[in-house]
Amino acid sequence: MSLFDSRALTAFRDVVGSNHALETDDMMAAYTTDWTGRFQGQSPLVLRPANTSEVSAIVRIAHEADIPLVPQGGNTGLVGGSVPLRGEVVISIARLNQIAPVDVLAQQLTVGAGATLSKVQKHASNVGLEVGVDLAARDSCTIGGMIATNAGGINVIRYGSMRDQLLGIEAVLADGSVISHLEGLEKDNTGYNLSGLLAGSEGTLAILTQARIRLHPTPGNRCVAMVAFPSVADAVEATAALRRSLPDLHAIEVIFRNAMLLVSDHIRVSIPAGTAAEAWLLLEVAGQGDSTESLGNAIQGLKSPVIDVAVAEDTATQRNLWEFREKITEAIATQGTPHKLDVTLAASRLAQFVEGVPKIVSDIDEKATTLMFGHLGDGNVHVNILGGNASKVDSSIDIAVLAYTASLGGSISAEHGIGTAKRDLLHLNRSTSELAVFRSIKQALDPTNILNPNALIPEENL
Ligand code: FAD
Ligand code: 2HG
Ligand code: ZN
Repeated sequence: MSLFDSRALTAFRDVVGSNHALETDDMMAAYTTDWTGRFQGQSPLVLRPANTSEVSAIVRIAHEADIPLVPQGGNTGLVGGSVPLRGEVVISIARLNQIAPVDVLAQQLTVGAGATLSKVQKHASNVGLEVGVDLAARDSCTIGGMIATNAGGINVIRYGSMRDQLLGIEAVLADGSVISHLEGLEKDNTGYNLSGLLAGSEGTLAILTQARIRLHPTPGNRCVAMVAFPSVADAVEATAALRRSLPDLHAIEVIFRNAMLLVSDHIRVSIPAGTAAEAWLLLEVAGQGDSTESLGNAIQGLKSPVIDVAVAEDTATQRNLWEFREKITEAIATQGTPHKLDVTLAASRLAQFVEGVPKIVSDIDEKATTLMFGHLGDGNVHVNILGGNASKVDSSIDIAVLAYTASLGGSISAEHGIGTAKRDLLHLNRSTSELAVFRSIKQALDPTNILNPNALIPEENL
């Protein structure tokens, strides 16, 4: 039985039609629990609008009846921001998945916020272009969710994160009105950059319905290599050197020992290079020149000690090497419900951080396991904690690791966002004055706090 005005719930159903207003626990299950299984909520209703007008009508009703909404795309977010933890109505944007023809002259695309990344990638690749952001959840995550979280992924060192791909957005504001700026002009200094503001706003300021994104020419020749190092510090040193010597560097990812052992077991393939290593870099070079030669020369020129190297020139072997990196999240999920911490450190602090975290975790819970991997070119480490006594709700390990991150000058959210998981720790990175600005922006755009009210912005007394 919902606490909300039953006339408003009926009005919601009338907007989307009964086939797209889901009400049974069975039908809503995929929308009320997050990808990790750690965040489980409940909702009176999941609404699946077909277009911007239906989104607008829903938000207008919610605004008038004071009903909180949680916008949802592919529900692959990892910080509990996409699920209704306090009984909110879910508004799924997945059906707004239309993709316009690529504007080849401008190298741009207008796309519905519900289109999945892999569909957009395929569409762009038909005309020799690629999307600047790529990540392993590509078959499920949506363009709207990626903008709302300012997703990063594996190519940030080359193209930047999702905010950097944006030329404009269409969005529904908290009173149901629609803003639209989709002309795609590369130079457009006509006041506040609203696309930039909505990128990373995690559904708290508006609901994204369309976006105009930049595309990039698909680089011709690719080479992938896995390089094994005896220590974390050696991998960090090598990362800096490779970034300097390889202008066509497309990705520079890292897998630390525990994560490598687990993923190798999960995919049932032995470690391709240096079984005794502490850290493996996965490198991709993509450009017009001879990528194999430039990558080979750069690895040979490294001053850091290298244990072993595996090189992949053809697409199938490259995919096999990438499996070691891309299957880690799935491998961890087979072991239980992880606590996921996604942090960035300055290059000078990375080795200290990676070596310090396991002790911080084991001091709190000696049975817990720490697994680390990430996007080393950006200083982004994914810390996953499994097992031990850590229950789904106990956050003591999260707090300790994130406080350690902040004490080293790092960010407690590199790319996944704050969601509900980290909002009470936002003060570790953001001053009281900054949080006051956040609240002013929220108050201006969503004065009655109906858009994802429990995500991102800390409660007033924190
Ligand atoms: P959801 O999970 O549905 O929502 C995420 C947030 O955005 C929520 O706060 C939600 O309210 C809001 N939101 C969603 N749609 C809209 C909309 N239309 N308007 C307004 N707000 C909206 N993330 C990375 O950054 N880099 C990675 O490399 C990466 N790899 C991943 C790999 C795996 C296997 C998995 C499971 C996740 C990974 N993620 C990664 C996390 C996740 O995929 C991204 O955060 C992604 O951007 C979320 O998109 P989504 O459509 O699933 O959004
Ligand atoms: C990745 O880079 C994702 O693979 C997921 O951001 C990270 O599972 C995680 O912790
Ligand atoms: Zn990541």
